[in-house]
Amino acid sequence: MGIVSPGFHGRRRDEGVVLPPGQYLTKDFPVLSAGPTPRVATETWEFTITTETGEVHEWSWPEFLALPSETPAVDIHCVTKWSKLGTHWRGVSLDTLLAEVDSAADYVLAHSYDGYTTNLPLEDLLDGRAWIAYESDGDPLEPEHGGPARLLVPHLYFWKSAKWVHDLELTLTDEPGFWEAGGYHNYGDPWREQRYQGD
Ligand SMILES: Nc1nc2c(c(=O)[nH]1)N[C@H]1C(S)=C(S)[C@@H](COP(=O)(O)O)O[C@H]1N2
Ligand SMILES: [Mo]
Repeated sequence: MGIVSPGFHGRRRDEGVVLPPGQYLTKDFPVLSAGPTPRVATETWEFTITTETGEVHEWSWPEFLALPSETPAVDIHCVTKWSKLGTHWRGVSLDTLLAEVDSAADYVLAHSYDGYTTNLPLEDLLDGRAWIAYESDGDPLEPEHGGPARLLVPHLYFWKSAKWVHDLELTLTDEPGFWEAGGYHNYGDPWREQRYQGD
């Protein structure tokens, strides 16, 4: 008999799932923030999308809640190697938010209330792949997890899902965000294990 790795067997077969390379399953929901949790009141909350020509689209909290919402159930993958399957959210699709936005931009720099930024191609926010989420498991999104609202882009490593998101800046050129400027991969596809620059 050959050598059997219990870790490999347990993760891959007992759960009946295949995870992106190097990831393990977790049942709890770890909190990962670069700094302290900003307390953002919904009374003053605003979300904006700014185009490359300077056109500003803005939503207050009541305006945002009045938009049609979706309830995606998605797998999330953190670059620190935990993955969580079938997480439940409510949010507004970026397809909905970008429908009225006229832009020739190819890139997005997301800015958060804590000063965090992350960049991604605009097309990765389209076609039912990204939301501004404001509920998790049926409850208002907790401040630690990015409440009142966070970006949710589950097909990329979770650092791209900016918590406490405040605005999306649409740009013609790609500008690295906080972790991307610090050596993380510019795109961050977990299935291609794009953790760091050069991966
Ligand atoms: N604004 C902001 N968004 C952020 C972060 C952050 O520090 N600030 N951390 C990122 C990282 S590295 C991860 S893994 C996820 C963690 O989300 P969670 O704390 O809800 O698990 O949020 C991402 N979004
Ligand atoms: Mo992360």
